[in-house]
Amino acid sequence: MLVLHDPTTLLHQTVELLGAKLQPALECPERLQSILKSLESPESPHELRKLTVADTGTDKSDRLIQYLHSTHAKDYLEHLETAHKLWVDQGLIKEDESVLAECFPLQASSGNASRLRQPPKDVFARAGFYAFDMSSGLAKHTWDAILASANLAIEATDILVQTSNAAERSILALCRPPGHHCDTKKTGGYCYVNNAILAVHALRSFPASSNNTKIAVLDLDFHHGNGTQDYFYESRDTLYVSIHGKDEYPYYTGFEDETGAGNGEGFNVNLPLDVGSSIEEYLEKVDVMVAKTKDFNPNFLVVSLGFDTFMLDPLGKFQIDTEDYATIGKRVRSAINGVPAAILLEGGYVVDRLGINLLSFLKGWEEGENS
Ligand code: SP5
Ligand code: ZN
Repeated sequence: MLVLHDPTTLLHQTVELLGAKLQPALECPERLQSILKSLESPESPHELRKLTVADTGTDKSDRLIQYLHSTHAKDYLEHLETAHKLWVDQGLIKEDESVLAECFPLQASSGNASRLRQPPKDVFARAGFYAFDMSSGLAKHTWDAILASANLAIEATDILVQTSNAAERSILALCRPPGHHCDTKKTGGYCYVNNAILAVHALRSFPASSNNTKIAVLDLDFHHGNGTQDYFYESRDTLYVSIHGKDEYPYYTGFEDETGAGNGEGFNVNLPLDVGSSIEEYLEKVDVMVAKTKDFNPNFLVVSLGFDTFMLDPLGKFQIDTEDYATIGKRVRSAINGVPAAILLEGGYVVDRLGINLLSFLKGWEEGENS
């Protein structure tokens, strides 16, 4: 498989509040290093292609900014880009420290509804206005990595729509930071810009795409992709299907009765699965996921791929082992064979197993592709 990587994604490194402790974020550069090591090993049959925002040229970097502005709020993007420098300049943090939320907006009640939409003047308070949890710090290189990560997702879709090479019918973008938790104006769950939303947007914006291009987003991360669900909740051209830990983070979304609204009614499918579930139980959900996707008959797939479903994951609670990823990859791909697919990396926190888990998934996916 063609795998896209941008070394700039390695530069983002921050802290999070986890279990009442402030610690280096589990979403760390070593995750990607583990994956790169496996992809660079002589046994890997995959093509690893390095690219950076700068080498894609001015037209493409302008397009990246334009896509970001059509999917995320302008003031939010400005905050992501400038907050770290502002805090350093004001002497609030040192250069190697992170901006982190501390106070979140209250729920709307009579009288304060319009104020809740205005960013507060206080610098510390602003960090909370643009976040929904404390796991998405802004460090020195975070913005550069956000751009690099988003760009990989867009570049993957570009190749998919332009290629006639069957070997490029599936492309993996090594996105970091991940994207599926953030919405258009709030960071959360290590996410800043929603790469899956951008990939869908890019696929639709391609000149040859028709207005009714159908895109299915399959979310295989252990956590529900609340940001992605929210964005497409009223859309019937984008199907969102997710398998995730029941009653787990992000806690307030991912329920079965969230089926879409308005025109999008029936085009959002949540498949929560009990914590402690085995691979057999997981595969039953995969079968539902692929059946719904086949009924939808998409022109493209966007896969949010997380490895926090792994049995040893500190944030995941399923009983899934390395070889099971080949089964999952094959099960999904053999059922929805031939539909061009952009696969985007989301979570997965057992650093030293990420590379082999990914190789296992890709092996199964490619077997499914050719079956
Ligand atoms: C992209 C992705 O996988 N993001 C997931 C972020 C989840 N972060 C919060 C997990 C909350 C777990 N609380 C455990 C507390 C004591 N260990
Ligand atoms: Zn996750």
